[in-house]
Amino acid sequence: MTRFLTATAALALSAGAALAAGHAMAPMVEAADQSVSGGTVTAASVVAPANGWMVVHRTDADMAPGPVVGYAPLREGENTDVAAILMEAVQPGEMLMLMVHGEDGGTMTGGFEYTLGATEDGPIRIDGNLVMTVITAQ
Ligand SMILES: [Cu+2]
Repeated sequence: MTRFLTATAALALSAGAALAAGHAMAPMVEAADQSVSGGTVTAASVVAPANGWMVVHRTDADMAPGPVVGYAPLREGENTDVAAILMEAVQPGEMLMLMVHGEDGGTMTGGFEYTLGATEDGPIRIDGNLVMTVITAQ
């Protein structure tokens, strides 16, 4: 689908710490509707403000993030062809939300510690908004 952040939001970020680090690209997730019958879901491009995670939530037409069904590590900056292994089967027509999470909090670096609603390795927010896109499994 499309980039989540609007140009306005990206401009509002320009004074923020993420860009002060020298990475001019605004955080975003870019992914298309796709078959997930192979057991993975892939984002063509993810920009992360710091090392973290691309988290795959179930979602539906209400667009609220639901249970986590996969995750993949992200490096600070641009990541291309990011694939997460799905922890349970996702059927055609079901919707998935691919979201950028951080690596803050919790007890270990490099281990994914988030569970729904937790703050450990929780979602990043830019200008109050989650950084995510929603796809439909084909
Ligand atoms: Cu999330």
